[in-house]
Amino acid sequence: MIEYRINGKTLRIVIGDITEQDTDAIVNAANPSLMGGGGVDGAIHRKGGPTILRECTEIRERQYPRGLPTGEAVITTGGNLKARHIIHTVGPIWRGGKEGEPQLLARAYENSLRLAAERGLRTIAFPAISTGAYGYPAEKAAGTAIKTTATHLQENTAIEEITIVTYTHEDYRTHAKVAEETLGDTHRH
Ligand code: AR6
Repeated sequence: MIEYRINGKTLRIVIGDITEQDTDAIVNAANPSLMGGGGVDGAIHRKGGPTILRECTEIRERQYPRGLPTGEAVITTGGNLKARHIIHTVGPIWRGGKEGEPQLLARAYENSLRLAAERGLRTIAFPAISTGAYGYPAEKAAGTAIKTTATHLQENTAIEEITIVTYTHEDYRTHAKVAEETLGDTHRH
């Protein structure tokens, strides 16, 4: 585990399973349908139970009949998970990097953080959005994840602790390297 202190708050990088995080919110790497899928999305719905899908269905009907646009975020309860809430966001599909992918990925992180902060949530855990089925190169995505989360912690919002949950040792090492390049040793704990 690596921890950075930023503006009196914590940015942490761990290896683990997003569905096991005991935080106010975990973020789901969803798709526009909000009806589940593989990877993180599949694991969250499988372990979290049917309440989450019911809430997603209501959100679709009420707010997003045509699906959740890439970069946007919505919130449900955590169902049977330890996390109290789930923030569902849609990262971009990697198409070579010239179709606005970096901006869309940044928006997925920013909108998730903003929504959590608006609800007064203090702790939030992210998976490496877009780096699985959506094919976003791990190192580039890690740069965006670390920059957007660190920038949010510089602001004065409710969020006090952000955890980036990597799934493999390789992804952990990539995030650790990018964090050191981006944030330096100064804030490291
Ligand atoms: N905990 C933490 N990280 C995980 C876990 C887990 N339990 N499982 C996988 N990862 P992905 P995407 C890592 O594919 O690329 C779904 O079908 C994984 O190794 O879950 O945004 C949705 O419905 C990878 O590094 O999300 C969408 O259709 C990262 O989480 C689509 O996939 C993200 O992989 C979204 O694709």
